[in-house]
Amino acid sequence: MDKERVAEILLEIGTLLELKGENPFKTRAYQNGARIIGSLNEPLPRLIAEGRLGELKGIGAALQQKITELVTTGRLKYYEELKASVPSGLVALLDIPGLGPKKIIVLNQKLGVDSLEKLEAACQTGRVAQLPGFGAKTQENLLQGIAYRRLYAQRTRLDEALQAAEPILESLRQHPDVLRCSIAGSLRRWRETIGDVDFLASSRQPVRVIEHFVALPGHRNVVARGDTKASVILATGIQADLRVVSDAEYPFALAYFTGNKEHNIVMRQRAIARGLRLNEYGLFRSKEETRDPKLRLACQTEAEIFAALDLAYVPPELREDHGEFEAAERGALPRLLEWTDLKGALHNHTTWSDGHHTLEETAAHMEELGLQYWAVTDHSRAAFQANGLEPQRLRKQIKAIAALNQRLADAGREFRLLTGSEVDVLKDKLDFDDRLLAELDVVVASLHVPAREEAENTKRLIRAAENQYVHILGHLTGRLLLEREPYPVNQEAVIDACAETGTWIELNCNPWRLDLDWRKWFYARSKGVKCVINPDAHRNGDAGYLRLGAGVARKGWLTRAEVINTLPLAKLRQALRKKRDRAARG
Ligand code: DGT
Ligand code: CA
Ligand code: CA
Ligand code: ZN
Repeated sequence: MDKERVAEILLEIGTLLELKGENPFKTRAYQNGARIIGSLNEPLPRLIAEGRLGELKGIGAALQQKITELVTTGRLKYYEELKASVPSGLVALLDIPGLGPKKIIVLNQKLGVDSLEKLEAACQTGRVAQLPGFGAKTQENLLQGIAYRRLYAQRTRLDEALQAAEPILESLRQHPDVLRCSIAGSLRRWRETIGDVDFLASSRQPVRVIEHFVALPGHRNVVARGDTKASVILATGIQADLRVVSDAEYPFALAYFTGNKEHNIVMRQRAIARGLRLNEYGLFRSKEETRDPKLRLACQTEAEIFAALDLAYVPPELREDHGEFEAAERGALPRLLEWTDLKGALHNHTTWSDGHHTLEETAAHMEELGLQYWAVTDHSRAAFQANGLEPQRLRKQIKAIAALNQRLADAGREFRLLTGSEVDVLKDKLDFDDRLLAELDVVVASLHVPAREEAENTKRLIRAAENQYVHILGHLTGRLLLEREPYPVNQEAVIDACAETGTWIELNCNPWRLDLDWRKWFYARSKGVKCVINPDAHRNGDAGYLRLGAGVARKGWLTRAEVINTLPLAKLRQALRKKRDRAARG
C-alpha cells in the first residue's frame, strides 16, 4: 500500500470519527497524520521496517500501530469496523457541497436525516431552513447540490473511463478470434465525461469473444449477455458494452456506435439524399430500411463511408454535429494537433508549494519523457492552504532554478526548467506586483476564490489579462467535473480581452478540470486566441494528463499552430517575450 492510500484512509478515519461526534482532538490527530504521511520523502515501508515511524513528529503510538498494520497487511481492522458502524447514507451526505460532519450531525439529530433522500424531503418541506445555522439560502443550495449529485453519479471522468477501457481493449486485441476491435461511443470521441464505455469487435466466432469478455477479471457483474452483445459492470462501477459484428459490417458498426446520435442522424440523411440507406449494418443501395448484404456497398474503413457520402474523413473527436459536415464537404477540416506535438508545459507545481516532487526530481522526469521544457509555477502567497510562496521564497526559487539550469547546460543537455508563478487573481489586484512578475519566465493568473457575481469575476479576469506580465489565464471557469459547477463568468468577454491583449488561455488538462471547455475553443480560435495545454501537475505522473489535453484540444478543433506548447524552447522564449515587448513599446 502506498503512502497516498494510507493518507487517504487516515483522513477518512478522521471524517468518520467526526461523523460519530468524537472528540475533535482525536479527529485532528488523524488529519495531521494523513498530512505527515502524504508528504513523506522516503518510502513508508522502509520507515516501518527500520522502526522509525515514531520519530515523525505528530505520529503517536496509536497511529503508529495502525499505519504499520495497514502497510504490512494491506488492511486495518479498526478502519473496517469504524466504517461499518457509520450509516453509509451519512457518509454519502459528505459529497454534497456545503455539508461537513458538523452540519450532518445536526441534520441527523434534529431531523433524523441519514440519506440523500431524507435530506431532500426535509429540504422540500422547509424543515432544514428552520435549523439554527442553516437558513433558506442553505436549504436551496442543498437541493441544488442533491440534484447535481444525482446527475454526476451517472457519469465517469474521461481519465477513469480510459484507465478502465484500455486493458479491456488490449485483451480483446489479443484474442485469437478477434479480427478488428476498437473503443466506440463517447470515449472514442474524447468527451470529458462518459456514460458507459462501448467496445466493438469483428469476428467469425462472436460467441467466443463474448465469453472472453464476460469472463475478464475485475467485472462486478454481468448485466446482459447474448450471442453478439454483452454488458458488464466493471469493478469501478462503470458499465461496459461490447458488440461483435462480422468484419464486413465492422466499419459501419464502428461509425454508428461512435456517434454521437446527432452526427449519425445527419449521416443517415446524407445517405437518403443519395438514394442510399445507412445503418449500423451497412450503407445499402436501397430506398428502404434493409440489412441485405447483397445491397451493401463494400467499404473497408470509416473513411470509405465518409467518401461515399462526399465527405472527407471526420476524426472521431469532431463527430458532434458541431460544424464538421460543412467543413468536411469543403475539404476544410483542420489538421488536428497530435499528442506528440507537445514539447513541454507551462503550469506545474513542486514541493515549493503543494506539489509532491522537488525541482530536481521534476526536471529529471520531464527530461526523461523527452520534453524540452517544464515551467514551475507554484502558488502565490494568497493560496496559503496550498503553501503559496512569499516574494522572498519565490526569488529564492528563481535562483535555485537558474542553478539547476546551469548544471544542465554545463552537462550539455538541452532540457530546461522555466521559472514562473501561478499568481492568484485577487479582488482588486494580482497577488504579486509587476516588478516580481517581470522577473519570471512564465506567469499564469488564476482565480481561486471567485465572487458570486458573474460581472465581478469577469472584471477580475479581464484585469488579469490586461496585465502585461501575465502570459496565460489558468483554468478559466474553476469547474471540477462531476464535483463542482463553474463559477459564474462571461467567458466570451474574457476571451475578447485575451484576444486584444495577446494573452493565452489554458486548456487545463487535469482530468477534473479540462477547462477551458472544448466547446469554447471555437470562439477563442475565431478570435485568434492561442491555447496552452497545461497539466497543472502536482506529481510527475501528472505529465500523462498531456495526452488527455491533446484529445480534448482536438475536440476543440485545435491545430498545432494554435497551441503554444508545441513550440520548441527557443521559439517559446520568443513567444513569451511578445506581449511584454508590445506593452513596452506602448
Ligand atoms: P455516453 O455513453 O452517454 O457517454 O454517450 P455515447 O455517445 O457513448 O452514447 P451510447 O453509449 O448511448 O451510444 C453509443 C453510440 O451509439 C452513440 O454515440 C450513437 C449510437 N446510438 C445510440 N443510440 C442511438 C440512436 O437512438 N440513434 C442513433 N442514430 N444513434 C444511436
Ligand atoms: Ca457510451
Ligand atoms: Ca452504450
Ligand atoms: Zn490553480
